[in-house]
Amino acid sequence: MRLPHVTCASPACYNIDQEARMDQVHSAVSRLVRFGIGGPVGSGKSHLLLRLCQRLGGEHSIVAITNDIYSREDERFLIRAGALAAGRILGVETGGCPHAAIRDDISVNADALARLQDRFGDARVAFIESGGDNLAASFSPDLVDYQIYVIDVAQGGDIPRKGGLGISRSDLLVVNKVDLAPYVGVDLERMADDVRAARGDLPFVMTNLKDGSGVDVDKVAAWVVAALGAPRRVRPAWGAGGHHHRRAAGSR
Ligand SMILES: Nc1nc2c(ncn2[C@@H]2O[C@H](COP(=O)(O)OP(=O)(O)O)[C@@H](O)[C@H]2O)c(=O)[nH]1
Ligand SMILES: [Mg+2]
Repeated sequence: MRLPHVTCASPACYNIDQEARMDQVHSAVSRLVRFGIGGPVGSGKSHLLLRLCQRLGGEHSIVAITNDIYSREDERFLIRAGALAAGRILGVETGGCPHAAIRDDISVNADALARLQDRFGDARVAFIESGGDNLAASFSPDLVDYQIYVIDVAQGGDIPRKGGLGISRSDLLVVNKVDLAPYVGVDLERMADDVRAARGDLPFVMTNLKDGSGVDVDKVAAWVVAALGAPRRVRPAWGAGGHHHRRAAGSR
């Protein structure tokens, strides 16, 4: 199914049109629990997706979307690695700032989700890998139910102190490439303390996703399974308008 595009006659109608589009998105993909995977370029997002599919693909019907700016390289990587059957992975080329396609105008991702849901009626889990960012990206709550953010040790031990929504507010933070800590002079204990200071009680896991066989990766998979079993969240309202409240209470 292709979502009809809603055109905007004037700036004043933006919210109404956006509302209509979001309602289409919600009804098209309401059976999927959607996990956004964000983080800087090269931190290990695609490897996280691969490891989650390897661990959970046998028991759960999964579909995945990758966002690349100029290519569909991540889609190719995941298909080559056998993460999921080829039809279950859809690469989208955002052609611009990767933040926009997951946060501001999510239609290209919503469209891909709707197509995957159409192809695989039994699909229950969707992973959406963002294009790489610079610590500033976050997913629209209309696109995903949960946000996982991936940073890596080789970017510097101070990265948790640099903040940003992904580090401080994501539902799960993955600190990847712990195997590289000795080579880049990073003290993992100190880094973990900084993560705790930035996130309070929100969970994080330190991983080696390249190896991918460790209990750390099991922990991430267990967190995803727990999220699947949790009651659906009430979607946060976009504004104070009455229609927002109606939808939050009734449609999901
Ligand atoms: N040493 C090491 N390399 C990793 C790890 N995870 C990913 N990589 C490598 O880091 C590079 C980027 O990984 P990728 O998953 O493509 O990152 P993405 O750009 O965030 O999707 C690849 O060359 C991976 O092999 C890890 O835990 N340890
Ligand atoms: Mg990637």
